[in-house]
Amino acid sequence: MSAQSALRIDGLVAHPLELNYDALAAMDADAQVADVSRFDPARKGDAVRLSALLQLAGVKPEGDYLTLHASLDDFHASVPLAEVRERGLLIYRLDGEPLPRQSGGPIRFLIPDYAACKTAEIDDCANVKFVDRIEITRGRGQDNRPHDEQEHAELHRRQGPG
Ligand SMILES: Nc1nc2c(c(=O)[nH]1)N[C@H]1C(S)=C(S)[C@@H](COP(=O)(O)O)O[C@H]1N2
Ligand SMILES: [Mo]
Repeated sequence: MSAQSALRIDGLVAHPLELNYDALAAMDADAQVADVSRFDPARKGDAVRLSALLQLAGVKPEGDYLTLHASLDDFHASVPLAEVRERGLLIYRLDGEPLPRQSGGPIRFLIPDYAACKTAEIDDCANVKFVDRIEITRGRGQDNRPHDEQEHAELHRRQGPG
């Protein structure tokens, strides 16, 4: 995937956006979060705050779910907006380069304090890798996170270790 793969933000927003690596890197210092391994030793890289992206896009009042799409592997997760709006992060950079594919790049969602898989709406499964679209919806949007242990095990087998 090229360094300039874009992240689209659309759905119930006033200003749909498309941001590439340069645009993310150029966001204000307030929007930037260096070294996410501080929150989760299993993840690495630098991020921008979801709240900063949503501020640019202007979420419409009726939007109450955030749906993360990864078209690369057709994975989708939809979570209540209020629970992730202030703490959600988009990891986009590692060592001054776009986040590599093996880390879930070029863009990976991270909720710093997620629950164990399948214990809550905000679980590790919602830490979507290869995110290329964030859609604001009214009510739950597309979500194909695994429902049970077997589906989960199968997904992880397809994904390889990690
Ligand atoms: N695009 C995409 N993101 C994904 C997944 C996936 O299959 N595709 N799996 C999810 C699940 S079920 C989990 S538990 C975590 C695993 O992250 P890891 O592979 O970095 O440990 O990624 C989540 N993000
Ligand atoms: Mo998961």
